[in-house]
Amino acid sequence: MGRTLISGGTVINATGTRKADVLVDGETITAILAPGTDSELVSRNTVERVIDATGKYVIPGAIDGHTHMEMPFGGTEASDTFETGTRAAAWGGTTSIVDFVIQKSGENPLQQFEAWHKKAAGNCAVDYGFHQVLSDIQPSSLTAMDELVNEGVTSFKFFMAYKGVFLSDDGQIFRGMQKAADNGALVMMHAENGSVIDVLVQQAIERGDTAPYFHGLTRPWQAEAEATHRAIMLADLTGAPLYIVHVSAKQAVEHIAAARDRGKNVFAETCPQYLYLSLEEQLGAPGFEGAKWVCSTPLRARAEGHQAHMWQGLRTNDLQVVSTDHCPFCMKGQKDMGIDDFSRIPNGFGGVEHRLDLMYQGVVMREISLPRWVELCCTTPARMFGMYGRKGVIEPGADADIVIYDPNGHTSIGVGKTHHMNIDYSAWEGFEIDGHVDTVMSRGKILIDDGKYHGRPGHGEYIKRGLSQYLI
Ligand code: DUC
Ligand code: ZN
Ligand code: ZN
Repeated sequence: MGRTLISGGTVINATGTRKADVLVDGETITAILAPGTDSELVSRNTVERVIDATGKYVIPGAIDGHTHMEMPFGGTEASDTFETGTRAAAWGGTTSIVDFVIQKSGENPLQQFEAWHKKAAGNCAVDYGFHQVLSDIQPSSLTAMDELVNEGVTSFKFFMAYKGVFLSDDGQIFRGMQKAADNGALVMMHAENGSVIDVLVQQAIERGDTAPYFHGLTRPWQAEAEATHRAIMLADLTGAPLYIVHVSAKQAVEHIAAARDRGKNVFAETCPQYLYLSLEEQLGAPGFEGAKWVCSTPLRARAEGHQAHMWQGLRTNDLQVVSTDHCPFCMKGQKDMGIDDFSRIPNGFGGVEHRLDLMYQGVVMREISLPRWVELCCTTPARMFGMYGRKGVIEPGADADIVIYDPNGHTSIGVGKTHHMNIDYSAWEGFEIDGHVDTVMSRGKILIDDGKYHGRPGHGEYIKRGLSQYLI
């Protein structure tokens, strides 16, 4: 790989925008130049390739800090493999993912970490790191946490729901948090009150309320808000930093904001589905259609104002990151396991390809600014998960992970299976975006250009992450 000049574009970092040319040498960004320096470099023959980005945005490759490729869940496995899912990510301008190693109750965390390495190695189109799920936390899990931090797994997800599968009780979570406070890891929390949800689900099924809509009604916002508050209090007792995943309830954001106002290291993400989709429109779709959007936490009632509050939280920094929680299942053979019982519908859907576009639409709608778009999708995930400097920024010394985004382009999502995820439907069917991912570069290699994919399985490398840069 020689030198490439991206000329004529507007470079957008989280700190602001400016017209500049970007010089890439091999896998690295080597210079940000005043616009027009290109002619001089080209005439000296020091640049092999010039990419004209006139009228376009030049942004850091996006980072999706919450994906589940091939995740075993709900009696099946997420339908995107590391190969198909990271290819789809590349199509959408995401050049790094952080996926979750799953350790269920009774499994050995370190063995699971090795197993996930085997699944991902040689298959990924973009770079990848790992968080680790720890379920039913045992003393051996606590020891494993230290070893995993040394391997670049510096964040651990605990669950307050899914009894018998993922759930840890408060004492176990407390011990896990004590360990994180000690070794500097970030605790990620699935904050829903699982015991209450289990009762509500059982009662709904007994009543004959079996349609997908009842998935939403049996996971009420109170269950999310209560667990969020409890997680914040437990973290406070231990001093552990806390990151709440997939926040969808307005009242949960209020607890997070209050903790942050008290100066606590409490962080949170939301996902595009909690900004755009709703209980009424999607989960309440006729027949079994709503199964397409069964995920946890669930889509919330628009009438209650949750979606508007998520946008507000993104503007005010009560929420710091947008991830996808990409966890796709096909309707045929997977989602349809729950045709007679919503509790058997595997939880999750796909979106790794669309996050950057969907969030750009937030810029168009004037919900967020251009630098905030980059901050939410690229820069803060890099800092939060210990990759900043190499990832998440356009500056000399950073990896040449670059997206050229055309604000005058257009993207029609999902229509006629135009997406690249391994799913037999699109949860985002019909969404129209006033922008387009034109060119995607990962460590200097062009993955997407001119509507074509030029990547390969195995280009993506493991990212051995450092500690969260919000804590040091
Ligand atoms: N939580 C996740 O983060 N992903 C999939 C399902 C779930 O409950
Ligand atoms: Zn979760
Ligand atoms: Zn998830």
